[in-house]
Amino acid sequence: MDALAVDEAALTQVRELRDEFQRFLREYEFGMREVETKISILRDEFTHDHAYNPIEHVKSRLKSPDGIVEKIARRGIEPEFDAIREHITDIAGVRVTCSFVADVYRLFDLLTAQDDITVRVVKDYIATPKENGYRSLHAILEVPVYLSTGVRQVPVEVQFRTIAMDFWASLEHKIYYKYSQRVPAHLGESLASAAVAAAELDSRMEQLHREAHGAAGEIESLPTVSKV
Ligand code: 0O2
Repeated sequence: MDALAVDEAALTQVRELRDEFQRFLREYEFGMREVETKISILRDEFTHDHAYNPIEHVKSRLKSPDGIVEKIARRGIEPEFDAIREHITDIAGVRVTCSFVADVYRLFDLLTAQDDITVRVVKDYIATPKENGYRSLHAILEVPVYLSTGVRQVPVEVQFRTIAMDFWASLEHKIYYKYSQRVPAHLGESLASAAVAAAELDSRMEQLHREAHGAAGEIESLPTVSKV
Protein backbone atom coordinates (compact mmCIF):
# COMPACT_ATOMS: atom_id res chain seq x y z
CA MET A 1 0.00 0.00 0.00
CA ASP A 2 1.55 3.37 -0.92
CA ALA A 3 1.61 6.40 1.37
CA LEU A 4 -1.15 8.18 -0.54
CA ALA A 5 -3.54 5.21 -0.21
CA VAL A 6 -2.86 5.01 3.57
CA ASP A 7 -3.60 8.74 3.93
CA GLU A 8 -6.85 8.39 2.00
CA ALA A 9 -8.03 5.55 4.22
CA ALA A 10 -7.14 7.51 7.35
CA LEU A 11 -8.87 10.59 6.02
CA THR A 12 -12.01 8.60 5.24
CA GLN A 13 -12.01 7.29 8.82
CA VAL A 14 -11.60 10.79 10.23
CA ARG A 15 -14.43 12.06 8.02
CA GLU A 16 -16.69 9.23 9.17
CA LEU A 17 -15.92 10.01 12.79
CA ARG A 18 -16.63 13.69 12.20
CA ASP A 19 -19.97 12.84 10.53
CA GLU A 20 -20.91 10.50 13.36
CA PHE A 21 -20.07 13.16 15.95
CA GLN A 22 -22.14 15.74 14.08
CA ARG A 23 -25.07 13.28 13.88
CA PHE A 24 -24.65 12.58 17.59
CA LEU A 25 -24.76 16.31 18.46
CA ARG A 26 -27.74 16.91 16.15
CA GLU A 27 -29.88 14.51 18.18
CA TYR A 28 -29.30 16.73 21.23
CA GLU A 29 -30.05 19.82 19.22
CA PHE A 30 -33.37 18.29 18.13
CA GLY A 31 -34.18 17.29 21.72
CA MET A 32 -33.41 20.83 22.84
CA ARG A 33 -35.71 22.22 20.14
CA GLU A 34 -38.54 19.93 21.26
CA VAL A 35 -38.24 21.25 24.83
CA GLU A 36 -37.96 24.87 23.61
CA THR A 37 -41.14 24.40 21.59
CA LYS A 38 -43.00 22.96 24.57
CA ILE A 39 -41.92 25.90 26.75
CA SER A 40 -42.77 28.44 24.09
CA ILE A 41 -46.27 26.93 23.68
CA LEU A 42 -46.82 27.15 27.44
CA ARG A 43 -45.59 30.74 27.44
CA ASP A 44 -47.91 31.75 24.57
CA GLU A 45 -50.86 29.98 26.13
CA PHE A 46 -50.29 31.73 29.46
CA THR A 47 -49.93 35.11 27.78
CA HIS A 48 -53.08 34.77 25.67
CA ASP A 49 -55.40 32.83 27.94
CA HIS A 50 -54.37 33.96 31.40
CA ALA A 51 -52.99 37.45 30.63
CA TYR A 52 -49.92 36.48 32.65
CA ASN A 53 -46.48 35.41 31.51
CA PRO A 54 -44.55 33.41 34.12
CA ILE A 55 -41.44 33.15 31.91
CA GLU A 56 -38.93 35.99 31.77
CA HIS A 57 -36.55 34.36 29.31
CA VAL A 58 -35.34 31.05 27.94
CA LYS A 59 -31.77 30.27 26.94
CA SER A 60 -30.51 27.09 25.34
CA ARG A 61 -27.07 25.75 24.66
CA LEU A 62 -25.37 22.64 23.36
CA LYS A 63 -22.31 21.62 25.34
CA SER A 64 -19.19 22.38 23.32
CA PRO A 65 -17.06 19.47 22.03
CA ASP A 66 -14.33 20.65 24.45
CA GLY A 67 -16.83 20.61 27.33
CA ILE A 68 -17.89 17.06 26.41
CA VAL A 69 -14.27 15.88 26.23
CA GLU A 70 -13.49 17.56 29.58
CA LYS A 71 -16.42 15.75 31.23
CA ILE A 72 -15.45 12.39 29.66
CA ALA A 73 -11.97 12.81 31.16
CA ARG A 74 -13.17 14.12 34.56
CA ARG A 75 -15.71 11.32 35.01
CA GLY A 76 -13.57 8.57 33.43
CA ILE A 77 -16.26 7.73 30.85
CA GLU A 78 -15.52 5.32 27.97
CA PRO A 79 -14.94 7.48 24.88
CA GLU A 80 -17.71 5.64 22.98
CA PHE A 81 -20.91 7.29 21.75
CA ASP A 82 -23.17 4.88 23.68
CA ALA A 83 -21.29 5.43 26.94
CA ILE A 84 -21.37 9.21 26.45
CA ARG A 85 -25.13 9.01 25.72
CA GLU A 86 -25.67 7.10 28.93
CA HIS A 87 -23.44 9.10 31.28
CA ILE A 88 -23.46 12.69 30.03
CA THR A 89 -26.98 14.00 30.33
CA ASP A 90 -26.35 17.72 30.05
CA ILE A 91 -25.20 17.94 26.43
CA ALA A 92 -28.47 19.72 25.64
CA GLY A 93 -29.40 22.39 28.15
CA VAL A 94 -32.36 24.73 28.43
CA ARG A 95 -32.53 27.42 31.12
CA VAL A 96 -35.93 28.85 31.95
CA THR A 97 -35.91 32.05 33.98
CA CYS A 98 -39.22 32.72 35.70
CA SER A 99 -40.67 35.71 37.48
CA PHE A 100 -41.30 34.04 40.85
CA VAL A 101 -40.45 30.84 42.73
CA ALA A 102 -44.07 29.66 42.46
CA ASP A 103 -43.77 30.01 38.66
CA VAL A 104 -40.62 27.86 38.68
CA TYR A 105 -42.51 24.95 40.25
CA ARG A 106 -45.62 25.63 38.14
CA LEU A 107 -43.61 25.44 34.91
CA PHE A 108 -41.77 22.33 36.09
CA ASP A 109 -45.12 20.63 36.92
CA LEU A 110 -46.71 21.58 33.60
CA LEU A 111 -43.74 20.40 31.56
CA THR A 112 -43.12 17.15 33.42
CA ALA A 113 -46.83 16.25 33.33
CA GLN A 114 -46.72 15.97 29.54
CA ASP A 115 -47.15 12.37 28.42
CA ASP A 116 -44.11 12.21 26.14
CA ILE A 117 -41.72 13.53 28.77
CA THR A 118 -39.82 11.18 31.06
CA VAL A 119 -38.24 12.63 34.18
CA ARG A 120 -34.86 11.00 34.76
CA VAL A 121 -33.44 13.09 37.59
CA VAL A 122 -34.59 16.09 39.61
CA LYS A 123 -32.24 18.16 41.76
CA ASP A 124 -34.03 20.80 43.77
CA TYR A 125 -31.36 23.30 44.73
CA ILE A 126 -34.10 25.74 45.74
CA ALA A 127 -35.42 23.51 48.52
CA THR A 128 -31.83 22.53 49.35
CA PRO A 129 -29.39 25.20 48.12
CA LYS A 130 -25.78 24.26 47.45
CA GLU A 131 -23.27 25.25 50.11
CA ASN A 132 -22.05 28.22 48.06
CA GLY A 133 -25.65 29.53 47.91
CA TYR A 134 -26.54 28.30 44.40
CA ARG A 135 -30.29 27.91 43.86
CA SER A 136 -32.14 26.47 40.86
CA LEU A 137 -34.42 23.56 40.07
CA HIS A 138 -32.67 21.09 37.75
CA ALA A 139 -34.31 18.27 35.84
CA ILE A 140 -32.97 15.80 33.32
CA LEU A 141 -35.92 15.20 31.02
CA GLU A 142 -36.07 12.73 28.17
CA VAL A 143 -37.97 13.73 25.06
CA PRO A 144 -38.68 11.61 22.00
CA VAL A 145 -37.07 12.81 18.79
CA TYR A 146 -38.48 11.27 15.63
CA LEU A 147 -35.79 10.73 13.00
CA SER A 148 -35.99 9.03 9.60
CA THR A 149 -34.25 6.06 11.25
CA GLY A 150 -36.70 5.83 14.16
CA VAL A 151 -37.32 7.42 17.51
CA ARG A 152 -34.59 8.44 19.97
CA GLN A 153 -35.14 9.35 23.61
CA VAL A 154 -32.90 12.37 24.10
CA PRO A 155 -31.95 13.73 27.54
CA VAL A 156 -32.18 17.48 28.01
CA GLU A 157 -31.11 19.26 31.20
CA VAL A 158 -33.66 21.92 32.09
CA GLN A 159 -32.77 24.48 34.74
CA PHE A 160 -35.63 26.52 36.18
CA ARG A 161 -34.80 29.59 38.24
CA THR A 162 -35.91 33.12 39.09
CA ILE A 163 -34.32 36.31 37.79
CA ALA A 164 -32.59 36.84 41.17
CA MET A 165 -31.20 33.27 41.14
CA ASP A 166 -30.02 33.77 37.55
CA PHE A 167 -28.34 37.08 38.40
CA TRP A 168 -26.53 35.45 41.32
CA ALA A 169 -25.50 32.34 39.34
CA SER A 170 -24.16 34.40 36.47
CA LEU A 171 -21.98 36.56 38.77
CA GLU A 172 -20.82 33.55 40.78
CA HIS A 173 -19.89 31.76 37.54
CA LYS A 174 -17.73 34.73 36.45
CA ILE A 175 -16.02 34.94 39.85
CA TYR A 176 -15.46 31.17 39.91
CA TYR A 177 -13.67 31.28 36.57
CA LYS A 178 -11.81 34.52 37.32
CA TYR A 179 -10.22 32.78 40.32
CA SER A 180 -9.70 29.51 38.38
CA GLN A 181 -12.27 27.72 40.58
CA ARG A 182 -10.50 28.75 43.85
CA VAL A 183 -12.70 31.58 45.13
CA PRO A 184 -11.09 33.44 48.10
CA ALA A 185 -12.93 32.72 51.38
CA HIS A 186 -14.15 36.28 51.93
CA LEU A 187 -15.69 36.37 48.41
CA GLY A 188 -17.29 32.96 48.96
CA GLU A 189 -18.88 34.19 52.18
CA SER A 190 -20.14 37.37 50.49
CA LEU A 191 -21.60 35.29 47.67
CA ALA A 192 -23.36 32.99 50.12
CA SER A 193 -24.90 35.94 51.96
CA ALA A 194 -25.86 37.59 48.63
CA ALA A 195 -27.68 34.35 47.73
CA VAL A 196 -29.70 34.59 50.95
CA ALA A 197 -30.49 38.25 50.17
CA ALA A 198 -31.57 37.26 46.65
CA ALA A 199 -33.89 34.58 48.07
CA GLU A 200 -35.39 37.15 50.45
CA LEU A 201 -35.89 39.54 47.54
CA ASP A 202 -37.63 36.77 45.57
CA SER A 203 -40.00 36.16 48.43
CA ARG A 204 -40.75 39.89 48.94
CA MET A 205 -41.34 40.46 45.22
CA GLU A 206 -43.71 37.50 45.05
CA GLN A 207 -45.58 38.85 48.09
CA LEU A 208 -45.80 42.31 46.47
CA HIS A 209 -47.06 40.77 43.25
CA ARG A 210 -49.83 38.96 45.11
CA GLU A 211 -50.80 42.12 47.00
CA ALA A 212 -50.84 44.22 43.83
CA HIS A 213 -52.76 41.82 41.67
CA GLY A 214 -55.09 40.31 44.24
CA ALA A 215 -56.94 37.12 43.45
CA ALA A 216 -56.87 37.76 39.68
CA GLY A 217 -53.07 37.83 39.65
CA GLU A 218 -52.65 35.02 42.16
CA ILE A 219 -50.09 32.62 40.84
CA GLU A 220 -52.09 29.79 42.45
CA SER A 221 -55.19 30.79 40.47
CA LEU A 222 -53.49 29.76 37.23
CA PRO A 223 -54.37 26.33 35.85
CA THR A 224 -53.09 23.27 37.63
CA VAL A 225 -51.67 20.32 35.79
CA SER A 226 -54.86 18.26 36.16
CA LYS A 227 -56.96 20.94 34.43
CA VAL A 228 -54.67 21.13 31.40
P1 0O2 B 1 -22.68 25.06 31.94
O1 0O2 B 1 -21.74 25.82 31.10
O2 0O2 B 1 -23.74 25.92 32.58
O3 0O2 B 1 -23.23 23.86 31.27
P2 0O2 B 1 -21.52 18.37 36.69
O4 0O2 B 1 -22.42 18.56 35.49
O5 0O2 B 1 -20.70 17.13 36.63
O6 0O2 B 1 -20.70 19.60 37.00
P3 0O2 B 1 -23.86 17.58 38.10
O7 0O2 B 1 -24.05 17.19 39.54
O8 0O2 B 1 -24.13 16.58 37.04
O9 0O2 B 1 -22.41 18.18 37.94
O10 0O2 B 1 -24.73 18.81 37.71
P4 0O2 B 1 -25.64 19.80 38.52
O11 0O2 B 1 -25.31 19.93 39.96
O12 0O2 B 1 -27.05 19.43 38.19
O13 0O2 B 1 -25.24 21.20 37.84
C1 0O2 B 1 -24.80 21.33 36.55
C2 0O2 B 1 -25.05 22.73 36.00
O14 0O2 B 1 -25.78 23.52 36.94
C3 0O2 B 1 -23.78 23.50 35.75
O15 0O2 B 1 -23.39 23.21 34.45
C4 0O2 B 1 -24.24 24.95 35.91
O16 0O2 B 1 -24.94 25.39 34.76
C5 0O2 B 1 -25.23 24.83 37.04
N1 0O2 B 1 -24.59 24.94 38.36
C6 0O2 B 1 -24.50 23.95 39.28
N2 0O2 B 1 -23.89 24.39 40.38
C7 0O2 B 1 -23.58 25.68 40.16
C8 0O2 B 1 -22.94 26.67 40.96
O17 0O2 B 1 -22.52 26.47 42.09
N3 0O2 B 1 -22.82 27.93 40.40
C9 0O2 B 1 -23.28 28.22 39.15
N4 0O2 B 1 -23.10 29.46 38.71
N5 0O2 B 1 -23.87 27.29 38.36
C10 0O2 B 1 -24.02 26.04 38.86
P5 0O2 B 1 -21.87 23.28 33.98
O18 0O2 B 1 -21.62 22.09 33.15
O19 0O2 B 1 -20.97 23.53 35.15
O20 0O2 B 1 -21.78 24.56 33.12
